[in-house]
Amino acid sequence: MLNLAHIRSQFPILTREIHGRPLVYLDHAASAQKPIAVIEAQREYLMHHHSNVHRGVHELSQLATDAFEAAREKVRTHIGASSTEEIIWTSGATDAINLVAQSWGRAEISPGDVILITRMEHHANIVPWQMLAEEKQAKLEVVEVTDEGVIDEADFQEKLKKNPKILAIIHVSNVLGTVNDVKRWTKKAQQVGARVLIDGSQSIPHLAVDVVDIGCDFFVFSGHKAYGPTGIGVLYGRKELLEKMPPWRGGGEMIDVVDIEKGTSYAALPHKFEAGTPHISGAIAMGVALDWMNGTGLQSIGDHERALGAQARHLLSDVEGMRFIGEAQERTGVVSFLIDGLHPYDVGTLLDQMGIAVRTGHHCAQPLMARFQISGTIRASFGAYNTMQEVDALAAGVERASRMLR
Ligand code: C6P
Repeated sequence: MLNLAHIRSQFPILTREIHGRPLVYLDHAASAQKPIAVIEAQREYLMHHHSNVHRGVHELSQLATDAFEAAREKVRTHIGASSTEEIIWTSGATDAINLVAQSWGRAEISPGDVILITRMEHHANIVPWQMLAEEKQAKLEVVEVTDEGVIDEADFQEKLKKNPKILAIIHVSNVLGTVNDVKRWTKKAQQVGARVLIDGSQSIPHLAVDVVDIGCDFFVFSGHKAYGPTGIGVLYGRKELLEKMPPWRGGGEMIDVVDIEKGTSYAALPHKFEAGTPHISGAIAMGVALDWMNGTGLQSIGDHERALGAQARHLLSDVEGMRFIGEAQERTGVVSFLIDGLHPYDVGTLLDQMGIAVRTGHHCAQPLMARFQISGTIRASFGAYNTMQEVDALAAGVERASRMLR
């Protein structure tokens, strides 16, 4: 059980008001609020320890480098990777997927090759592959999603017969909350020779992840959805693959020797993929965010959010014309819904006037919206700090908004 009063006291933003009403923040899936430990870690670093990393022999540079590399080690242990050489800092999940598409993809994808994604991907796990497919005259194939919002097993088997070179798949849907059995899909895809990239943006904040147990080749996520800062994220890649992949961005930090005449040789992993000055304070604070999640208890966080989601669905189902999108057995707490005859934006705007922050729209998953023949949903998503009282406020707010709009 989470101690909610204690947890909430660690999130300064939760005491503020919006339009004169107490903030009810139900948009964790877009970005998590930050505990004091994370805010302070960045402040402390910038106040007392800031310098560039891997650059100088002076004391501050050493301190900054040690803290930066210690954060990498925290990420490694958190996701069960074998070595810090397999942990690349990126600016976020989007950046990490683009890195794989541009480095691995440009080297490995040839005309006619198949790249396999699913209908429930976020645009971040669609567009980089579309761009690659266009450049390489490869084919983008899509595994369909059932009415319940789960991956269509039969279609998946069919698409595997096309021998894809890579499967890029979302771990937890940001719209449906569906938790995909990525270990099983990884095994099946690898049996036909595919590499597997998992978009863990919505799993890392809610579930324990072990990349070795899953067996995937790449795993990506952003720090800001997991209580960390914006502008920092991670690419995990199996060392054997990363070693063969060419660098993507060139510049300082990622080189061994630069010679105008003879050309440039590159740094060893993980630095080969980290051109330029990184987001040092972000990486350090992200390490602290992982500590915070582990200290709070990932299992308890996940259980709490699922209970909030279940209660939200229970209360919201009393609202006339309610339709939920996403009925998978295995789900996180996120709740996506529509109300017959009402536009999600109108409902979202009225909720905002009541101090309730939800996300409305296509959630950067337009192909999934097209699958359900809708333009968007209203989405409530939860974090460790949300309460049952906030769920009550949501249900009452939606009821009121729908009465006002009818
Ligand atoms: N989803 C949401 O409200 P970045 O922007 O790189 O930090 O994360 C992109 C991303 C990738 N994959 C998934 C599954 C995601 O949910 C997101 C971000 C937010 O659902 C903003 S669109």
